[in-house]
Amino acid sequence: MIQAFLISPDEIRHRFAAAMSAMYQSEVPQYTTLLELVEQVNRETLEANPSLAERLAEADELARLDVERHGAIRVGTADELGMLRRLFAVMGMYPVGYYDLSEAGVPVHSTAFRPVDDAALARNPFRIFTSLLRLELIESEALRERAAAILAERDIFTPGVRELIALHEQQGGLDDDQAERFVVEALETFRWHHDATVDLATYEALHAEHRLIADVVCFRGPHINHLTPRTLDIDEVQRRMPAAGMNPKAVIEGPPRRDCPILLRQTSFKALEEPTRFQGECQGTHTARFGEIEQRGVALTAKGRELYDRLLTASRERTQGLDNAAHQQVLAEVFADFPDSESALRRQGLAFFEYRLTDAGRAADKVAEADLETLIERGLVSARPITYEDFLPISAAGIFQSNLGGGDNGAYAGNANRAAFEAALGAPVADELALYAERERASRDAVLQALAS
Ligand code: OOG
Ligand code: NI
Repeated sequence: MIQAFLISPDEIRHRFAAAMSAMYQSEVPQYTTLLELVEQVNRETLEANPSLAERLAEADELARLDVERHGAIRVGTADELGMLRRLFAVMGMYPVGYYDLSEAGVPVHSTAFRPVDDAALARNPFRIFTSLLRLELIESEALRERAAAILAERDIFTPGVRELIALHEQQGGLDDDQAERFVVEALETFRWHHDATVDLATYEALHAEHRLIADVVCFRGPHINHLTPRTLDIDEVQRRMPAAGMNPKAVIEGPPRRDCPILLRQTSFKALEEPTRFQGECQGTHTARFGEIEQRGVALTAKGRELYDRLLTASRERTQGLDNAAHQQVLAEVFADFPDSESALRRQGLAFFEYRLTDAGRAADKVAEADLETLIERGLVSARPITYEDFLPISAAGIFQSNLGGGDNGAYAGNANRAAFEAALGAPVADELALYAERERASRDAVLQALAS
């Protein structure tokens, strides 16, 4: 029985994302500065581009333009990851995608906990990119054991959140009051701690292996390490960051600026050096937290993704060491080979679209035609790009590296292990391409069926 007093997981996620944003703004004032800059650029972009404003208003996007799109954490053990899966399920966030970052010299693998269905994404798309440290990739056995022993000592969840998660599983949801308490308790897991759980020597030993290991192992919890609002003009925000007192990462990750945006473009201000107290009354610093922005485009099919990966690889030989302006210039040249109109993306099967009846389509008598492109030409059906809701491993690696230092560390490479990740998670991760394909297929079937009857 579905109990009437239970509130929607989407509502809990919405409240949680708002609470997380408030907490992060109070913890990292520079993040507030980033939000202000994004808001200003978004406003100017809309003013200069009334048709964009109209489209966003039609799609009901204007009101929630300012809500954060994602954040990220890094955890240390299988138990922590497994419990997080149950915590995120309370908010309708499920693991989608497997990302192997070992390839890029970062000893983690990751998934994104995110809403999956259309209505949930439309309500609030908030996701958490979640990485699991891979101690097995550390070469020194002594260091590996030391790190594991430290991690075994901590519990990153409050007793209250554990109870509420169990209650959610029993009842099939939470009521309003329980949801309020859940948000307060869950937030504790993501809070920053000024004091490390280890002495400076231990921190430095772990840090010397990889900064990320020190970040995961030496604190009481997996502090949220960034939040990410949506910008309507990422190039402009990147340009204006220095004047607003922020130190942007060297280049914007992902594809270049295009008429038909694809996948995901991201950049950030670089992680801040923050005062940290170590055991034994020793003062030092730790660098982990930053602010990021994103701009999303259409989700690509396997064929489109292959082309993207191929062009990105080709561009990388030419972009080494370039500043952002030159980097974007090279990308634009190389990506001239990626069709840049909606109809070409559709006809060549490079991107996913959602089909709908137009007013004429709704008014039409029985139509036997089953070819969508013909129906679009006849004005009976419209196609809307499906937004990419996931992440890009090479971009994620670029974000990790700009904040954690270090370049490629060949020692970790070639170590994808999805089975081990899913075993730690306690569930399989969903295949993102299958999700987009299913949405496209369902919309196509619905349109054809409506026209045929
Ligand atoms: C996660 C970096 C990846 C993104 O947007 O690709 C990421 C991290 O630094 O923990 O957030
Ligand atoms: Ni991110």
